[in-house]
Amino acid sequence: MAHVPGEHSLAPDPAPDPAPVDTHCPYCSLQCGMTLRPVPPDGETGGVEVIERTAFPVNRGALCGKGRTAPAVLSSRVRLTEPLVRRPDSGRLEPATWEEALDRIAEGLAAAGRAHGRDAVGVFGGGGLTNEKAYALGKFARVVLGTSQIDYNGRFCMSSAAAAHQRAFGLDRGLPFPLADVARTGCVVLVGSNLAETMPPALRYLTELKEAGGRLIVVDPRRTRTAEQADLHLAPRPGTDLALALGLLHLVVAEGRVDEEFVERRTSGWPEARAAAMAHWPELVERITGVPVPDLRKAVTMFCDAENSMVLTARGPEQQSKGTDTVGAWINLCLATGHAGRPLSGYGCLTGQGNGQGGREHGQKADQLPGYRKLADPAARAHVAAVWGVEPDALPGPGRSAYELLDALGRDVRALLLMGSNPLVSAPRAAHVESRLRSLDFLAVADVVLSETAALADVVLPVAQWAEETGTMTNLEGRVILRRAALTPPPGVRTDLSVLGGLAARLGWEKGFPADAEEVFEELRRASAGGPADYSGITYRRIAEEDGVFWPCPERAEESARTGTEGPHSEGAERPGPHPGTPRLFLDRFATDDGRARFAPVSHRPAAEEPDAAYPVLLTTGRVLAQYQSGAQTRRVSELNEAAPGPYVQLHPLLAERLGAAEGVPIAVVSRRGRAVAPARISRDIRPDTVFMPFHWAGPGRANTVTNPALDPVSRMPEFKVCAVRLELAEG
Ligand SMILES: Nc1nc2c(c(=O)[nH]1)N[C@H]1C(S)=C(S)[C@@H](COP(=O)(O)OP(=O)(O)OC[C@H]3O[C@@H](n4cnc5c(=O)[nH]c(N)nc54)[C@H](O)[C@@H]3O)O[C@H]1N2
Ligand SMILES: Nc1nc2c(c(=O)[nH]1)N[C@H]1C(S)=C(S)[C@@H](COP(=O)(O)OP(=O)(O)OC[C@H]3O[C@@H](n4cnc5c(=O)[nH]c(N)nc54)[C@H](O)[C@@H]3O)O[C@H]1N2
Ligand code: SF4
Ligand SMILES: [Mo]
Repeated sequence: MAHVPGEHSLAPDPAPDPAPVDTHCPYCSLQCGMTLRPVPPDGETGGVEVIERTAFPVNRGALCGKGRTAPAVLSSRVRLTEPLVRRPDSGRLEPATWEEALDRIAEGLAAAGRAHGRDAVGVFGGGGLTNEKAYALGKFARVVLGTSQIDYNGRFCMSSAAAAHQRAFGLDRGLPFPLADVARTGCVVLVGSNLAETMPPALRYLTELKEAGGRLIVVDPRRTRTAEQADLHLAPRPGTDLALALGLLHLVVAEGRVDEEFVERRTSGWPEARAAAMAHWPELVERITGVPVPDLRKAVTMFCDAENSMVLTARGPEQQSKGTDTVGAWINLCLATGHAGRPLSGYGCLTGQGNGQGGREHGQKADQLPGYRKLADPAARAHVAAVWGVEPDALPGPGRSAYELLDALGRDVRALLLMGSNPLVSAPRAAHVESRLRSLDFLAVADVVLSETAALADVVLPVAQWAEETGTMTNLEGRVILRRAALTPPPGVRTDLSVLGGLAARLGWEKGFPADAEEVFEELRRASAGGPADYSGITYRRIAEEDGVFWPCPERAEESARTGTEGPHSEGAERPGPHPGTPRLFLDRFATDDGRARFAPVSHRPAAEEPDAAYPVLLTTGRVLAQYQSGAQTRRVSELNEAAPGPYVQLHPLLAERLGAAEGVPIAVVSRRGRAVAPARISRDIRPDTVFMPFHWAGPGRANTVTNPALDPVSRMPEFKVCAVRLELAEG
């Protein structure tokens, strides 16, 4: 029965237990702690009210507007409450029973496999899914469908940082230290992160840093709310962070500020990286980036004068067709100056989605098995196959990356199961992706709302949300936290885990896909045991008692020697007993075979598409405070819509004048892929050669109609942050 707004007495008892429940926000990688108190449901509250949870250490009670208003999406006014099936006669999505909907999906997936082979069936997941769901989805693809064609939206998110982490440190965890360490270092370089809008409660750590006398450098082509906080703001041309980092390293060498002892003792590959950096003269770097040489020198002085320094990157430098090398160059800077592998110093990536970290560790990525194991590694296949009760040879090999998978739809891949993403809005070259999705023989989408992508599907499954189900998430620090159910889902709604169980049963796997999250987690622990992201020592109970547990966390303390990367608890490693978890990585050694961090011998190269006479302006894209991602959830919250009602084109007055554009007039942003139209927002806070569009909306203002799907050769990350466009007045 649907909840009727305003008629509380008609609603079923909203919660099994009316006591407040400690849990976490459904959105970003900060995974802010919050407490939910069940209240009578109405249109806006959706059955729970958010109260502060000051005891959770990451956000200490603070929430942004998205987290505060998240219960609104639980309301039956905006969410899906019954399965939908497309009827051949009407061509429309119409209500159906769960039995019919699951039968249709099982048959749709199986039919494509029968006709075109197992790799004709694809699966697309999301970094917002819990660890349990990501694990079950990967297992479902490899075991039940037997397909190699699975990837997820995390490929669009932080795959370049992940690849650079692996290359340099032998292990990939977003932050190798707790976020709170940021407040206690000496200098932070924030590269392409607008965290004042993308993780507002984290801003307090930067404020505390400055209050304690630390310095903040922000690298962003725009003067953002975050850049306003900086002691030094460098505003490079989009796509030139690699040159910038190399120029800084050149100056570090030229000014004699290399930490020779650290380089000698803890790293390898310095001569090659040094030689590459020396080719990037400050004057050349100024020409490429537009950052004046005196500012480069100031940055080096701030970074090297501080006893401890950190570089933190986010999507700005990462979402480039050279994102992996770019992050590598920033890591080089940390290594050369000895700002790595010791307390309060180092490189970190601010992951993005709620489970951006865990989502890539447990097997929904095309090349990975649970525990951050590699699908191509025979020992990894044998371990995981044994946990799954199948032969190692039965597991498929690595598949296509996210954009390549979307591009193959309707051609090599004929049926798709999609869970936790809205690529019609969020994928690059979105009009093309839309036509690929439309050309599928069969599309099934599990979502909480009727997203733009779900609206194209043959079958749509309404699934439970964060406050209605239990599961673990791994935040940007590598802290595994527990989301607890505070409500029972509405009657027509099922969980993603039960969806996978229902499909598996129809496809011949009665066992192995339980609906109970803790049962899935217990299996995930075993599958991850001995892998790089070892969760075997983590239990629901421990998470609840300890405010989260940092991986790697093997079952027993003595097993930690393999990672050799203990934090403040390293003395505990000597004692038998439970492993304490690993808040800080790399203090004694890096996770490479020889324990040394590896420099990357990288050189600058241009963006895949540089401006020319026909397309003379650079477009970059990103986020605004009040909307989340493709907007599927936040566009359904009235308070957030009032704050950020639609797309816009941010441009400098000089560019506006040349175009003859006044504030608010519609501007067409045109690239080789397509055209997006949105009102002008004229501002001196952006470079005159660059325009910015947020990507949260579908329709004519969809930024991704314009973006370039050029991929990084290592991470397969698309170049969301740079492409060449021309501007036109859309009217008159
Ligand atoms: N409000 C809000 N918060 C979110 C999200 C959201 O959608 N909305 N999404 C979450 C997710 S999944 C993610 S990944 C994170 C992303 O968090 P951020 O990385 O902070 O977000 P973006 O706005 O994509 O990009 C950050 C900045 O990069 C700058 N930039 C653009 N091009 C370049 C460049 O070439 N070099 C450099 N150095 N900077 C450049 C942009 O101007 C922008 O200010 O946010 C998370 N939090
Ligand atoms: N131009 C441009 N494009 C970008 C970016 C950019 O900076 N610029 N950033 C990229 C990045 S970093 C990211 S992360 C992607 C994100 O883009 P998307 O992958 O589209 O992410 P969301 O909008 O979060 O989509 C999640 C969908 O899953 C649904 N959902 C939420 N929770 C659950 C759940 O538990 N189960 C199920 N089944 N569904 C759920 C939501 O309602 C929503 O429809 O966008 C990328 N696209
Ligand atoms: S910062 Fe992120 S996790 Fe915290 S309340 Fe906002 S969206 Fe939620
Ligand atoms: Mo992301």
